Amino acid sequence: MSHLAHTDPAIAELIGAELKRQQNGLEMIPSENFTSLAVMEAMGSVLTNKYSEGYPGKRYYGGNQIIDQVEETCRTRAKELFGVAHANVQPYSGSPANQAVYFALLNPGDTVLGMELAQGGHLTHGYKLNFSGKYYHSVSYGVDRETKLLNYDVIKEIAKKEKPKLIVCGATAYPRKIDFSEFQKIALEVSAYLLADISHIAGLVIADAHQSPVPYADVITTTTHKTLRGPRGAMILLPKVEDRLHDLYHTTSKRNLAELIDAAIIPGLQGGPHNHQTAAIAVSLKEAMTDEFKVYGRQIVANAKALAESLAQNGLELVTGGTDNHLILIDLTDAGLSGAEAEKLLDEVGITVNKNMIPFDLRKPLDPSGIRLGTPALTTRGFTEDNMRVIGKTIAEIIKNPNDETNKKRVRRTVHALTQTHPLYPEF
Ligand code: DSN
Repeated sequence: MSHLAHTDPAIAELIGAELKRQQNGLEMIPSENFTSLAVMEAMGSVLTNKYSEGYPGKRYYGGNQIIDQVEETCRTRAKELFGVAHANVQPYSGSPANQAVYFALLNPGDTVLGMELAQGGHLTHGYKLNFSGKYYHSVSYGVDRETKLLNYDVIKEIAKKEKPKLIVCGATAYPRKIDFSEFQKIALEVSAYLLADISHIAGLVIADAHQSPVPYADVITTTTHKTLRGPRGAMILLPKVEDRLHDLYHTTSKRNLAELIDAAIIPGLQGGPHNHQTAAIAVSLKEAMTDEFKVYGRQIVANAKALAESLAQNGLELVTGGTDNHLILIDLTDAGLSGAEAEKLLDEVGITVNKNMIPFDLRKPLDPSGIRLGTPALTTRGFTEDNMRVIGKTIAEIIKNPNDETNKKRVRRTVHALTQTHPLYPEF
């Protein structure tokens, strides 16, 4: 990055420092990953220079012959990879993607049923301080108090009582599989649209390591930078273009679902698409079409299971007792320290996780009772089950001995050895 170093040494130095942090630490935040250099080259390309409001073949700016091909390539790959009828690849990120779905299908004040943030949902699934809770009538479901699992009978009862126009399924801190077919049954029974937000598990869906929502949901949103391992960004996918609830909810509009979604992105919410981002998403989708990616997606889950087993064997309590996907939620209630303390402690030894609410948490979001960790990024570095067992034991030792400086030194050496044997971006 010689030009950057010359023009802005301060920022160049910070980027260099962040590269070192990523290379020398164990990145275990389940929503983070490491893109390929090919993705980053597309992201840092001249495509950032171009305005292209509109869609391929229908732009408000000249000079878009090449950009049209970039976006069309990305859309075509998204449709092929997920097996859907329509893809909008312009959302700037996950929250704008969900916002666009609400904008397309709902009117202000309409009822939305989503998973409560504090129980594993997302801000945009109806949190009271988010647009989704302020402009819409938001009602929520959570997990069962005993099992900490989704209880579809209870969700159905809530849906029958509240009669939502949109049901949102998908989570950011739920370590088990989501049954989209059960959600579909509920949505059909109450005449609601079903939005599946698969941001966390998109890569697992591609790898057949999680049920696909395609046969069940009306609309699917996903970010592109988590298990899918692309650049930051998002997509809205439609299994079918026809709007099955058109007659019920859109009597004055003749537009199908694809037209409603596309119009919600522009002119509804966004201006010019980020073409460098679209190109980088296209590259990551090409990577996700390979057999190697399928192996990768399954290894994420195998690694998470090995890590969960090790954490539990070494005395830590896991919400639901383990995991079926890429993430694990540790309940620290009996460990004698808070989520914020555990996050800081692990940071000190080069292990990055994030503090997180656990279901029915009595503590507050900035200092909750849990930490959330996952395996997508380490799996990209080539870590396997044996490494996970070592890491699980190491994390447990740190949490159980927060003041043991000798142990911390030893763990730093373990982290160093693991990162050296699994190099990240060795080209730099
Ligand atoms: N911020 C993301 C996560 O970490 O799960 C969700 O958008």
